Amino acid sequence: PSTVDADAPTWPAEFAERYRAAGHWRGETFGAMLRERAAAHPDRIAIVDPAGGPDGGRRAWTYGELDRRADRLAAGLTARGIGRGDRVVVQLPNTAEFFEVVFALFRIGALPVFALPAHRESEIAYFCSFAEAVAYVIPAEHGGYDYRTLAAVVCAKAPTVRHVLVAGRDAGAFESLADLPAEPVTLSEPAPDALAFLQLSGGSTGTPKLIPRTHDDYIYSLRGSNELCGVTEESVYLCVLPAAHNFPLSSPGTLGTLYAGGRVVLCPSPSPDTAFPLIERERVTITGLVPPLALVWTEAATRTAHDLSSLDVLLVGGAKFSEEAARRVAPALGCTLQQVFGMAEGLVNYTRLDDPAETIVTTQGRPISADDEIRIVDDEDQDLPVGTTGHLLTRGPYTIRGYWRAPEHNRRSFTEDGFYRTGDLVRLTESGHLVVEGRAKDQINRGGEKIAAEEVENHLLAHPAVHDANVVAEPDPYLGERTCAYVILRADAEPVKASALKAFVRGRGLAAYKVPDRVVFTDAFPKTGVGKVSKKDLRAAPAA
Ligand code: J2J
Repeated sequence: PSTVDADAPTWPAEFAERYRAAGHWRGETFGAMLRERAAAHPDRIAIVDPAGGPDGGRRAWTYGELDRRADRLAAGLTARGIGRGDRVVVQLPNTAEFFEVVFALFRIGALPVFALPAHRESEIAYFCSFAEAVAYVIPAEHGGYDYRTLAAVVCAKAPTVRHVLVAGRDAGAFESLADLPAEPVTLSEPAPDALAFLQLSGGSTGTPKLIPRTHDDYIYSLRGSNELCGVTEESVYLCVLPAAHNFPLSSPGTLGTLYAGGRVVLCPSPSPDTAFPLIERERVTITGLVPPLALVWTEAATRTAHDLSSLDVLLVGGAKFSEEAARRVAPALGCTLQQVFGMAEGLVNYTRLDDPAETIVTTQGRPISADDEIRIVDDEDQDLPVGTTGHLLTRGPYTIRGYWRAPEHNRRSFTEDGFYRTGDLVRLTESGHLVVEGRAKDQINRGGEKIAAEEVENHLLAHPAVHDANVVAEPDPYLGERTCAYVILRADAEPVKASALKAFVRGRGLAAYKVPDRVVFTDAFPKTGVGKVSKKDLRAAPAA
């Protein structure tokens, strides 16, 4: 039986012992990891923030400086009463402060909750309330948006939030990180099997779930990723996707690169106009992209004047990468393509750098660890023969055994013996590689951005004229999938336009990528044999 602590189920003792004996869990923590790297090579560059300097110019922090800054900020946060186990919602863009804040929290043993810059009051107020966050960390402004205004709304809705901390100057009514007290404090290192942070799930229900990751398990996934992606202290990783997302954080991502003693370069925008000059100037060796961006980069690379020859590896994942697009990557960018099929809950699969070219373009890789257990099953949880497409279940040394404070949901999302139900439909090739064939979960994968249908449906249902709503994916040539909302209006309601309904959803304060791309009015939804709405038939509905 698994040890179930109050907040999250963890691995049963016999599994924990096995993972330790195998050398997967080594008792390392993030705080100590940075301390060790800083002691070993204080003057090596850890983080380059191309626009983070006082005049908007390049800023580079060495390992020594990142370590000192994390200590100083940990002291300041401690002075504000933030302590071990406290939750802190962190919503920072790709700037050096992201790492300063996250490592300061790791040192304290407080848990960052990784929000994305695109989230708005609907998501942030929920994270703060559900996690009972004591603090919320924001930029003053980013991408033309004022996060201080958002913070004011969030504070009114989430009374546990005692501190809003602003990275940079112009904190307005709140406090700037730079103004926190700096008197040193002595902190003891958290236990390696303690939670390090809460990651967000892509979600398939009305409210996103929080994913509890430990130092031991996450650091193992970093070490495994580094080995498979060839990340060493010579590597320069360009962080293009939002830093808080699990892919750029850990596959092998910024944290993997810091673990290896390499250099992280933060990309302020994913466009080739920003990224290509940075690759040339900083001699970037590895980066990760979602498929729509990989398409744009591949296209742009064929006519760029920038020297991209330092790039060795391009990871592509987060959504299915089409075989045709995959074939174009290596010739256009002059690097090795590495497909990655991962999830914030744990399991990450990579094609190997030395896999045959056909395997790299036609599969989504295989698990990091020999101790990742994979089952492919039918609707009744019966194992299917190799080669048959079915539901992917997984269990292993860095896959969670349950979401944070969600016992009821956990009974559905995990089998009794602890396998996570990924919601992905996959098949296994003879070579042991996985091919993602589809999805059983009620989610839209909009170019790597995950949207829980139910969450958007709830926003639509809040409109007084809406009787019922169903949100499904429809094909999009660039994004792979986009969202389509099928809506039944109340018989007695004033007619509403699709554009007005979209504006209504946007006005509810949620991430822009969740606003339905298309709204279709209908009189009835197709039903299954037992009378439930058939999303499968809705998806197949002729484009109205
Ligand atoms: C098809 N679907 C994929 C792929 C993820 C590395 C890479 C990605 C994520 C991630 C991550 C896919 N082909 N190559 O955390 O560390 C879909 C699946 C999966 C879900 C997880 C990482 N790569 N997916 O995307 O938690 O449906 O993590 O279950 O955001 O994305 O989403 P997320």
